[in-house]
Amino acid sequence: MKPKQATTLAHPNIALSKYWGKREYGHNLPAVPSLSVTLAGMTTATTVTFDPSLEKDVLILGGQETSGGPLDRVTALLDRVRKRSEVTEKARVVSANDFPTASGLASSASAFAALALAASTAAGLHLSPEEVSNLARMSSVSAARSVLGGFVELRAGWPRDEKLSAQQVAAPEHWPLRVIVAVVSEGPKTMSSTDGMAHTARTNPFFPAWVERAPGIYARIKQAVEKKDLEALGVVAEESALAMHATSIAAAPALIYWTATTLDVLAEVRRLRASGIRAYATIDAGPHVKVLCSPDDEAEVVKHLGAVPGVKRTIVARPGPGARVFAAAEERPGGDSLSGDPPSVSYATLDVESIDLETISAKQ
Ligand code: 2P0
Repeated sequence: MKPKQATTLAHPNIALSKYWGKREYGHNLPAVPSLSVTLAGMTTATTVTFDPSLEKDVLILGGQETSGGPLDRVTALLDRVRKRSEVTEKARVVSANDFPTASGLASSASAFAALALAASTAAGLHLSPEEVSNLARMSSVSAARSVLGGFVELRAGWPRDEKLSAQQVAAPEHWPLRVIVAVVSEGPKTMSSTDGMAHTARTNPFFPAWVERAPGIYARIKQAVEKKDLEALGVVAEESALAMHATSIAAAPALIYWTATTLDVLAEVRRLRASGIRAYATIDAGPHVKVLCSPDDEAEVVKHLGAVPGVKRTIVARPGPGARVFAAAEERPGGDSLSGDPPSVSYATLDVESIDLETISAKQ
């Protein structure tokens, strides 16, 4: 019998219009709409194997066996998959990123997008991209968006929502925007997004103003993406990011994800604009700054960001594909790719211990 196994790839996404805050009625529903771009250039690879010899789920993250909170979140997703399928076995989950984990580079987005697709595929569930997105969203809201490629939106949740999935606004080819990540620190951040937004909503009396303002920001961002208007997009994306951070800065006690280098990079982005280069910043729940620019300005922006003291390195990313199956133990007609493209590799049973992210990336 073939093992119940699948390996998937997924990318992080950067929210142009930020999600920050959940509805109070549970089900991990966002309080505000968001719109993001899924990024090629940073990759998570995940293999799920349901194995009758296991007594509990096992998580190997970046080569290290991991327990506690991360394993509990993985088990919660696996339990949802087991409930929907005939699979009862515990699973071994092997996952690796080629970028810093839990540091504000949206690793939970690519992690749960890759996991939702790998677990459902390994269990023999033939889910639509919307269903995979909904499954990922229940574990991490931003992960719902990484299931889809290109420019992706997720509306706010409402009380009766049992399902909520992200939708593609435009394919990756729609706009070859560049996102240059200025990596400011390699360590994990001090407070997770989940805890940070809960703390902010609980303690910042201005938080309802953010929830009221965010839909207008989102609508302007969607229009700018549709028109491929970099200046309009950049101005409102900065507004979204800074409004989001203003909510956490005004929480009690204040939650400040930035470092001095974060502010230095913001200043450099303003200097670039003053010199005529269209560059705009966005920041997630961490210290790194992501800079939007056109392909023509990529080299100049990389040079200037890399020269800011405290910037460890830069990563160049561009719109990329959604989560997809790299290999599954089960041969299926028509291919497994959620994007509709045939997979570029033949299905093979991988030795889960030998997964090498660089090899997988090279085969894409
Ligand atoms: C976003 N972030 O829209 C925003 C901007 C961080 C800042 O979505 O609690 O890890 O798992 O749903 O998805 C990060 O939040 O939070 C996030 P949960 P998630 O990308």
